[in-house]
Amino acid sequence: MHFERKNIPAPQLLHMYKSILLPRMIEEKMLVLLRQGKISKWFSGIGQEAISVGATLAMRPDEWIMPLHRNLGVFTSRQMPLHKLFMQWQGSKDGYSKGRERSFHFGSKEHRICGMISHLGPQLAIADGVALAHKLKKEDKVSLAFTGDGGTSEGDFHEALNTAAVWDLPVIFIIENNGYGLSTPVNEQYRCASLIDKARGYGMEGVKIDGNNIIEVYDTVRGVRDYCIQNQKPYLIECMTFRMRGHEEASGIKYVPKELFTRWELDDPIKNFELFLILQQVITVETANEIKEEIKHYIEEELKIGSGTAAMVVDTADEMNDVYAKTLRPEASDVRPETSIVSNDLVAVAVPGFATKPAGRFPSPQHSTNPKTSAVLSAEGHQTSYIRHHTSDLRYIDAIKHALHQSMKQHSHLILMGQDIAEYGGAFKITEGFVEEFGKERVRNTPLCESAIVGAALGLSLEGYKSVMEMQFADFVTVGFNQIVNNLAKIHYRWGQNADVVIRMPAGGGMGAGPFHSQSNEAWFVHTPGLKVVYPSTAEDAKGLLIAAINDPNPVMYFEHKGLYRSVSGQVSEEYYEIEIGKARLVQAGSDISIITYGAAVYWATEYASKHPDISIEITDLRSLLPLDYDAIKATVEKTGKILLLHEDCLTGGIGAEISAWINEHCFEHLDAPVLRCASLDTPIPFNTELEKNFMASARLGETVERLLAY
Ligand SMILES: Cc1ncc(C[n+]2csc(CCOP(=O)(O)OP(=O)(O)O)c2C)c(N)n1
Repeated sequence: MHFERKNIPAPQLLHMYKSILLPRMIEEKMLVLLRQGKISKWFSGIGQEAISVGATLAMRPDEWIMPLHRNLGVFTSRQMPLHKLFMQWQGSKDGYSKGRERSFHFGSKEHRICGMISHLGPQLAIADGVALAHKLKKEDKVSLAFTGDGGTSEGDFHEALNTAAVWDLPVIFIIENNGYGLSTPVNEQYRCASLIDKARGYGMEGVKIDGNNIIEVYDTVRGVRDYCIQNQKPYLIECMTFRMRGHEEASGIKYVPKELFTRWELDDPIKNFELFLILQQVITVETANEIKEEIKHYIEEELKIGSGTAAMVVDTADEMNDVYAKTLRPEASDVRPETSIVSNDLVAVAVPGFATKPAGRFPSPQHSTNPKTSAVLSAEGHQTSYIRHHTSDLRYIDAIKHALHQSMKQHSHLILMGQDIAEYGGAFKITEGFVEEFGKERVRNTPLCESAIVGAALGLSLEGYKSVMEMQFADFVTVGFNQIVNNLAKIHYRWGQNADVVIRMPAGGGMGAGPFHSQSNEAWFVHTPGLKVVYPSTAEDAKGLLIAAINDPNPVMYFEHKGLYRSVSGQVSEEYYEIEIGKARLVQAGSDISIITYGAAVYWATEYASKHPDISIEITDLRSLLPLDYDAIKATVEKTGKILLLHEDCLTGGIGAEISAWINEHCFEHLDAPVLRCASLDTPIPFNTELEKNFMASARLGETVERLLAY
């Protein structure tokens, strides 16, 4: 192996030497502990340390790195306290993830390290988001993400590199090509001669280097970092290396020909570097041994601290509390008695000044007009004053636009992203005019890649930005699903980082749009702790809930029914106001039966009620599906004892099933009849309008009400 000194001064070379020795020696110790059963799992980076260490040393300490499972050298080179790392690896409460995550699946904002999820590829797009933040802030900074050769086959690799190229983002992508993805050799992974060939396809530069040569890695990453900052472009580096142990310690190495180990042993990144430093007279054999003794002592001492932690004391409340980042809310005591925050309203005449307009398929509910006051929020989400509403008549779609517009003014660090949302104004024209007012930097057309954009939104959040991503249709969320349910949703519980992201979901059917432009897929997300899910049915709620979602530091899935966009409208306050997430709305009071519903189905219920004045029907609009307003559910059960759960989503596994189970468990003594569900058919959504009408829950609403009344 050939080293060039590149004018690096001796003290720095010495620092490099200590930095590369540390992860190797820690690993050797870990392998002993593994055999003793003191840690449960270990992914070895032995043989690959020059990449993690060289790259980390080439970055500024305040630049984000997205490491993977073989990058111990990133964590140690960022000087994370070793005893705390030990605690992490032992699953201790005092580790970086409070015992909730595996060895390297954690991050630390303090050290600018973003924790991986098992799926590997999602790390790459997060780096895009961080780099976008740097670009927007005009900072001279880059982000750096790792992938293995196996990971380059994931769609995430393609989406992240393409987006970085199209958006001119200063990201360094490093491939650690160690020849195998678990047991799969690279000739079963890709067909290009070299992975670096892919760079050209994305329109970015790339270079292939010896990943076992720490000076080459360090020098390359340093130069590439300068390039990325100066040219505001991404760069791909392929580091050739070899994994000297199995995929993980339990998996063995049978599938790797023995001669490969013999050949790569000669290229050991530490032994060769050590020899080079001795030849350069930076160290002697004696000093090398002294350094190793020092490190050994350090490891033993840190291990003593790390091993001395108390046994895990399980605290369910603590587990639940950490799922969500705390939301800043006005204190209840701040609320003057004669006024109420819009969000806390749960009275029969809850919606102020609601205009009843002739409205296509979705007639507006009848509400009394009740002018009222509500809380006005400051930039930080604090309530500052109460004012009488100035309202205007807005359609549901305009209310969404209002909320977005006011939020863009309110939060200078709010970024909108989505396909065709800039000049074109979005598929539904909700962001029409925004690019002219807020500029292309904040109103961003995205390439056709949902996964990378959700990942980029998370990266923006790491750097303190808020973002709203528009799914063109809620149906397309499937291709961004992993980032939403595994990264956004779990990150706060896993290592305390919040994901300040709203995903707008134009959902629902009734327009004859067929199986892939009509779905109600909210239940997929309600089943995912860490997300919030809201689904307004009125213009007033659409505005207030979207503002609340944007102010909320957690990931919020904001469902907006396409059928309501232009068919319902109401008096909407011109103020910047929130509807509190997690609060239902009593649409109308009644005493015979209760219909609990949300979204467009609210209008099915109100229409049915208005046509059957002889039945006293209480209707509750859930507005939020996660968290659910159990107080409101309980209140209506106690009042009528006969509950009908109505939703546009399919029957099986829908929200109705969950609420039914909850009522059964908590309100059984108040029931006068079994809880009935009225939902859409358990089929895909058909295109033909007659078939679709039959599919919809509304087709069976009347008969379900009659069944309920018969008890
Ligand atoms: C989406 C996904 N599929 C499969 C796996 C299982 N898995 C974990 S690591 C790995 C191989 C990764 O290979 P590579 O990217 O080359 O990285 P290396 O482990 O060699 O460093 C596989 C298949 C996974 N973690 N995630």
